[in-house]
Amino acid sequence: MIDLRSMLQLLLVSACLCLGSTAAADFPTGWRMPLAAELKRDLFRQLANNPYVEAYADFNGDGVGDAAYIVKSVKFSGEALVVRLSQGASFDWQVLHTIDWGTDSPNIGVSMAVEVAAGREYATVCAEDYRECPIDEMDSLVLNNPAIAYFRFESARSLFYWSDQTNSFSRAWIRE
Ligand SMILES: [Ca+2]
Repeated sequence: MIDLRSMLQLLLVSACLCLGSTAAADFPTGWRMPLAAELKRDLFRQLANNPYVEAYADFNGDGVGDAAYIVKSVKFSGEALVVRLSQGASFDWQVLHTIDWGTDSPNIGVSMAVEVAAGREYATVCAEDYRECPIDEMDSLVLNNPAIAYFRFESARSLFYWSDQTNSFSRAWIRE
């Protein structure tokens, strides 16, 4: 007789295996999905019961769904935020941010997290302290599309949001 907890664990493992096998095949060369063992090192992911390594929304507002992932490098000790972005009828991979821990730190798990930021307006850190603020950044950010929230738990949170003017992602640090 299988109890509820075992059943939930089984479903979770199945979901992770499915996710890993389907997504990994599509990743750009040099990147892979984080392993379950790498994600387990972070208490916040366990407590939230969420690996925070994928986010799905239409980030560039063209009516086609996109996907953002936290991925691990297969070439160096590091990780990245990558996005599979719709471009007309096809998709492009973009590497939005990379962390390289160096050869002295070969066993780092996964430091960053990702989720969809679906809000319409966010106050940036510029509203709180202009000294932390790039000269061309605004006090508030009004978004037309969902953004990619990229963060480390209990630390600063930034958004990658699509700009129709530059036809690319911009980054802003926001207040919690
Ligand atoms: Ca899209």
